[in-house]
Amino acid sequence: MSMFCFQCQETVRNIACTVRGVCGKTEDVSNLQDLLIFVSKGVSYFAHIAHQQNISCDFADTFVFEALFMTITNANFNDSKIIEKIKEGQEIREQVKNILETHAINIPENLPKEATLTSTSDEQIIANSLLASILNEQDEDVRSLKSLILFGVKGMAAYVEHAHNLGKRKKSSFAFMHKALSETTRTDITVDELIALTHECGLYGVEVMELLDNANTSAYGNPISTKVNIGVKNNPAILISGHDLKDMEELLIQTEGTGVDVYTHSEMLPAHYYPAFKKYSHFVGNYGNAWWKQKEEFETFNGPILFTTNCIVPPNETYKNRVYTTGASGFKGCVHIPDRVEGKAKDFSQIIAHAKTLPAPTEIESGEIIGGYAHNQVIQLADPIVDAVKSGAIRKFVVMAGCDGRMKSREYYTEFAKKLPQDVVILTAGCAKYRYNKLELGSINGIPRILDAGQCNDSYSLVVIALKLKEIFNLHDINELPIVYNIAWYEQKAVIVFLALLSLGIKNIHIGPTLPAFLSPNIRKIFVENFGIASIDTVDEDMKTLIEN
Ligand code: SF4
Ligand code: SF3
Repeated sequence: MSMFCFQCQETVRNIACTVRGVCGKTEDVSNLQDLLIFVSKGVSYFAHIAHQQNISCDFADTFVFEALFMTITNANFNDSKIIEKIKEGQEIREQVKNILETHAINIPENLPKEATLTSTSDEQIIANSLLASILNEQDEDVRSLKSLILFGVKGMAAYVEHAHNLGKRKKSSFAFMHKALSETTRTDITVDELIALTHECGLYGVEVMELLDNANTSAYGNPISTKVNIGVKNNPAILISGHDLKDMEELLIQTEGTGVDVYTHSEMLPAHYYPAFKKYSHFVGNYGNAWWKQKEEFETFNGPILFTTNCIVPPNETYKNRVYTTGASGFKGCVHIPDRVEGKAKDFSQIIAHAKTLPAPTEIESGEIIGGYAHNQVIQLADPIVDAVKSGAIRKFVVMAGCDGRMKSREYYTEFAKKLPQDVVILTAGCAKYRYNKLELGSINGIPRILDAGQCNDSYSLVVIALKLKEIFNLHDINELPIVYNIAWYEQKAVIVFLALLSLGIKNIHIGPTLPAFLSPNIRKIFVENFGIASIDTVDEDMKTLIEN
């Protein structure tokens, strides 16, 4: 075995990738990412003490969310960038430790190895990267829970970074992230302690999604119901993918009046729903589908593609020179657009100049899709929705949020959506929607049968909507609502969304297409028995369990 990674849904045989990632991650990158996590835990070990003592260490907070985000599935495949970050992490760890010493804070004598490992050269970093595997944790259940917490915190890191880019930070979220990472360095931690930490992770998941919702809506307004063009125009264009709305804004400003159009891809689609972006006439539509179809769709897009975050599929040579990355994303051989300096915008001039030299996109489909049903828009529609529920015109809502992926078994979600009775409404968020968002499912009393709240982080909106309905119907328990959950997961942001839903007391969530490989049999049993978690079955069986019951 030359690597070990089981963080995403597509892991080999639903056990682990041990030679090369299905995602394309090489063993070197995988092991370096393990070491970056290891070093980040060391930073968090001291930063946790600093937060407990109310000593500020903003730079360590920033380092940890940036480092974790780089290790999310399909975000960063560039070994040199990961090595740079490992070196930075070691320096930051020592700086936090020094700050504690200057404040005369007692530092425990028996430090975990995460807090001491130092590699000075690239060669040493590569050698040490083989020591940082989660497999060093012998107990299967402890390993499982430590992984679950780490992956949840990785998801939080992504959302925290987007909020930070919009000037919003929350100390309590950082304090929790450091605590969680620091706790996972303990060799004496029990399963019960880890389960409690998992629950806490979910609660902070809600907090960071709320923070990001607030950052996005205060900067760009509340999403509104919007029809998005999926055809093309005749101008050269840039395709922007990922989740970062600040990058979206700066790209729109810098492309305005240049003759270059901008299209969204995959998780960037919801940018069209924000009022602030509607004023740009060159912001013309969405091109393509979920992330995993990019190899075909980037060929025909013809213009450059900007990744602001995951999900990158290692590009074909035929279009690799058109792929640009920024922020936490990276791919060796692709141009990386540097971070903002001193409050200035990122410089997108190179990608814009490149776009001007290339032909307009080739049309692959036409028409429109509709979305923009985040909490504010849905709450404005509360009266007709409540009337439709009371009259029986809407029997149930099914939350089908989460991620898409390339496995054939995900055709389940298209079939499930198609077979839903006419009186059931889908609530969605995340790239999972591409499995059914182009189906003609019609509407109920003017309410579309697919209500798309936005990106995976906008699952927060679905929670706000559920809580609002609970209040309107005067219910004691969120599980009494006519809402069922059939969630598709792929990467670690879906893990934090899942933990957030559990922390709110939501039960009987179906997860697919498979349950996470990192849940050991015992831990899986705990989730099944305590929360009614189930994996998907056949469409017909799940229709009976979730809808007909
Ligand atoms: Fe395998 Fe997923 Fe890890 Fe990639 S991220 S190496 S596909 S488990
Ligand atoms: Fe999709 Fe990668 Fe998760 Fe943000 S873009 S939901 S998979």
